[in-house]
Amino acid sequence: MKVFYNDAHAQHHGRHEMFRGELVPCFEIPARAGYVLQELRSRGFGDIASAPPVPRSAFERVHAPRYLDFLEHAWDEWVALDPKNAERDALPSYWPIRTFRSDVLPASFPARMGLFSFDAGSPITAGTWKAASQGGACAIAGAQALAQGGRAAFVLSRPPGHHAGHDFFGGYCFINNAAVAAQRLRDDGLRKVAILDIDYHHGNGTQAIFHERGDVFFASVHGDPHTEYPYYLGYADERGTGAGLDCNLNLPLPRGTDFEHWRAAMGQALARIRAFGAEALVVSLGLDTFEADPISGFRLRSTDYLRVGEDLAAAGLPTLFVFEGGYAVAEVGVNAANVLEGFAQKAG
Ligand code: OKP
Ligand code: ZN
Repeated sequence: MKVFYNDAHAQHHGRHEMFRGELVPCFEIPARAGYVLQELRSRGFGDIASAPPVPRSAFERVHAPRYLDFLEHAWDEWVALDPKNAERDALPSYWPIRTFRSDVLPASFPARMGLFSFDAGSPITAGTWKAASQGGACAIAGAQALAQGGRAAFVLSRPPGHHAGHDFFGGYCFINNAAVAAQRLRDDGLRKVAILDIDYHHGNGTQAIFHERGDVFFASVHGDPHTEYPYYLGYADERGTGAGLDCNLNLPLPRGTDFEHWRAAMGQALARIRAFGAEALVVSLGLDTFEADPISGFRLRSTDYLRVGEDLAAAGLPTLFVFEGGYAVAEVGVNAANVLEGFAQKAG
């Protein structure tokens, strides 16, 4: 299996995120990708390469130009506010919630920071644009590997992407890698593409990007947003709108769900993807469904991930895996590699 490794990922290294009124160390750290890379190498797994940079137009297929402009220059603007800012991460403090305007682009950098985000847990650092845009380039390379007839590929990148929307960041995500890849598969001529999001957290950004579209099916198995982040999207009654009606499937599960019940939900999602007639599958691969994940609540064990890979292979579609969450850092490599190994063994 081809692996597209984002060799710029470590340039995004947030120090702190806001959590319950205080700044706490980030959960989404460079070591996460390091453990996955190390595990793939030690199993002799895959053909690991970096990806060529892509023009920004590749991201404009799913992201707003004014959002990309903001993101590309955010760090420089942050430091221009006060040279001492170079020593701290940029986090938003103001948001244009209901009744405020979002059509006007304020001159104030902190005001634009809030316009383009939805939480205070996703710091922008000096290398965020470099890391996130190179992650997007890996997603494009992964999509091209599939469009050229590959059975499967893995985008090994961070920061993750599935919470990032058309014009906002949040949930540690800046460029929506899965959405960029799905769109590239469409642009390369596939008629119908499905995205299956198995991260613990609902992929609100991906869902929103494709909500009105009938050509990209979005399915997600995740912690019930009544109690779990991102709280404001991911409910079972969100079915898509317009041409996208019934091209969106949310399967929220209660905190504490074990593998047997989780696996049945993933099976339901795969059945709907098959009925949709998808020609390729993009998997938002979060490993934060693991029992020891520090910020999540499902109960999957390391060996369960082999079965996850097998079930995904049995769907029989060209499959692009895109790395998302997973914060039990020491185990995330084994868990990710188990999915890919289970897939590769079943796919033959
Ligand atoms: C990103 B991904 C932790 C609170 C939760 C946001 C979680 C983002 C998860 N202190 N903060 O879906 O894995
Ligand atoms: Zn997650």
